[in-house]
Amino acid sequence: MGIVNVTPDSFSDGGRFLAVEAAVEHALRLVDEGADLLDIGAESTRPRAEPVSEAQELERLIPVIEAVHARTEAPVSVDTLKPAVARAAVAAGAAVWNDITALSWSEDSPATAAALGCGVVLMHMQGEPATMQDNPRYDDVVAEVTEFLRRRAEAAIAAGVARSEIWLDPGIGFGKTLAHNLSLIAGLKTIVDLGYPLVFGASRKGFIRGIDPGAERAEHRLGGSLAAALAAARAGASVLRVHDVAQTVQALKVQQAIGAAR
Ligand code: HH2
Repeated sequence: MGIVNVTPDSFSDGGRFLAVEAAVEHALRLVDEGADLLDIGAESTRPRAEPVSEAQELERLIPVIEAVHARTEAPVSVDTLKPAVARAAVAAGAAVWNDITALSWSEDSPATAAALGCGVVLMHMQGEPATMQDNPRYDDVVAEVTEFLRRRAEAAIAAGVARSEIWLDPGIGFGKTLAHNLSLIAGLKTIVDLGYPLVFGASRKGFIRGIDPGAERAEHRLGGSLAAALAAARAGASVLRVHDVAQTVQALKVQQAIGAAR
C-alpha cells in the first residue's frame, strides 16, 4: 500500500490544479514501483497535527481520488475518520475506508461502512492524535490491542459490515512508546491469529528515531522502515503501508528468495 498525502502545503503555492496533478503523478509512480493499493489521505495524523474540516478534506481528496481511479486499476483506500468523507470518496472510486479510529469517530461510522459495502481498515489508537503520545500506558500492549481490534471487528459486523471486508491494524505510533511499538511488532502474530488480514504501517515513523537518534528527519528512516516491514511480513501481515514502495518491494523479494532457498 503506497502512501499518497494530499497535504495543505501542496495547496499554498502553484494552485489547486498543480496540487492535484502532483498527488496523482505521485500515486501513479507508486503503482509503477509495485504498489497494489494506494492510501490517499488529506489530514495529517501526526502527534499535535491540526484537524482539517470536512469541507477542506473533501476539496483536497475528491479530485485526486477521481483522477487516480480514472488512470490506474490499483484500488484506492481513503484515509479519513469522517463518514461523510468516506461516502464521497467511495462515490469517487475508493474501494477501502482506512479509519484510524476503527469506526468510532462518529456514531454514524459503522452503519456508513456497512452501507458502503467497501473494505474497512480498523486501526488501534490510544487517545487522540493531538495528545496520544503524552503518556501512553498499557499493562500488556499486545493483549490489549488484540482485544480492542477483536471487539471493533465484532462491532462492525454487528452493524452490518461483512466479515470479509474487515482488515485490522495495530496502529504503530498511535498512543505508543518505543517499547510498546517494539512489543507489538514482535507480537504481531497474536493479531494475525484473529483471522483478519493485517495492515501494518511503520514507514518513517518516530519510533525509529528512538533506536537511531541520527534519524531525526523522516526521510532518514528508510532502513528502520524496511526492517519493520520485513518483520511484519514474516509475522503474516497482508498489507504494508509505506512511503518507499520500490525499496520495500525489493526488500520483500529478497526476503522471499532467501525463504525459497531454505
Ligand atoms: N499511519 C498514519 C496514517 N494513517 N492508517 C493506517 N491504517 N495505519 C497506519 O499506521 C497509519 C494510517 C500516519 O499518518 P501521518 O503521520 O499523517 O503520516 P503519513 O500519512 O505520511 O504516514
